[in-house]
Amino acid sequence: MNRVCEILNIKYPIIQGGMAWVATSELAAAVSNAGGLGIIAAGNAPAEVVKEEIAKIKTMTDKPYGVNVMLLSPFVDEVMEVIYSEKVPVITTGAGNPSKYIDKLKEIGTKIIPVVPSVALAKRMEKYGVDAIIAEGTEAGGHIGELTTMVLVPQVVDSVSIPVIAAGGIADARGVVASFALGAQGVQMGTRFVCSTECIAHENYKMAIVGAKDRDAIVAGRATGHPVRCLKNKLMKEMLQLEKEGASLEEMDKKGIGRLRIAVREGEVVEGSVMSGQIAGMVSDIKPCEQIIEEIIKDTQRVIAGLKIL
Ligand code: FMN
Repeated sequence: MNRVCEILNIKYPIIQGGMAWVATSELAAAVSNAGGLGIIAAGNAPAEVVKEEIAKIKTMTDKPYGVNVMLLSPFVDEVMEVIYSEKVPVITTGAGNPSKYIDKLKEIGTKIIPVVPSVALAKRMEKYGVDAIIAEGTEAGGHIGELTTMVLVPQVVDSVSIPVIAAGGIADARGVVASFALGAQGVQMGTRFVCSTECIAHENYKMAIVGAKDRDAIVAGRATGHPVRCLKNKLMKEMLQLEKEGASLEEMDKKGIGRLRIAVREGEVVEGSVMSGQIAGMVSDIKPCEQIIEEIIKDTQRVIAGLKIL
């Protein structure tokens, strides 16, 4: 049996990425019900909000689900208390060091899967005793590292003995087969699941992804060391201009504050931050999570059968 499915107690090794403002209990429940692992994103939300989302998902699915914890959130300690008390089956973590929470999480049986952009961080996380690693390439939407999925995944696979889940640039069976060829035992997808029927993101947000072409997801913030990938729009042009003028991280952050929320929740895709991966160019429809997952699973056999290398 696939190790990721075994560890997480799920049918298919397909994980829906935690996405601030986007990945609510509605999306997570739909993915979990379809046999993958749905994830609620805690982002910078206060603990009460995370608790409500967990209460909601428990009414929508009896399958395993996860919570994505932003370790730099001002509410992280309170959010972790909720995770403990609700015995959340899985957490994925971004931006920071989860080590101080690991003993307690293990005690209650929560699986811990950090998202990493480098071999060094993957190795450090394995030492802390995490259950698996998500290796996320720079193709991904949102906050990113530098290495591509193609380059990062096999190097992480070679460096750790826990299962590796590939993320960044995956939206169909070809991406899944490629990830497994690189040594991954699971995939995490973000952008593809934004364009699902169950995702609560505003229609304008979904349509911006559907309408995007191969080079439309660009990066701002490289100069400050905090790069973010979003679809090209007025806000991104202004961000890049600020960066060119040598703006500090604080200035860039100030400009970006609240922009993801207005894009996702209000459909403000001109002034808002339309976080999306490069794979947006290939996402051309909005469909139920079950269909997204079933089509991928069905197609993998065809893709594998079509491989003629010699
Ligand atoms: N990753 C996190 O760990 N925490 C987040 O809050 C988060 N927010 C995101 C918001 C959006 C709108 C998107 C598109 C991605 C976000 N990500 C976040 C990254 C995803 O969890 C996932 O790893 C990534 O989207 C995978 O790449 P893909 O978009 O090419 O599928």
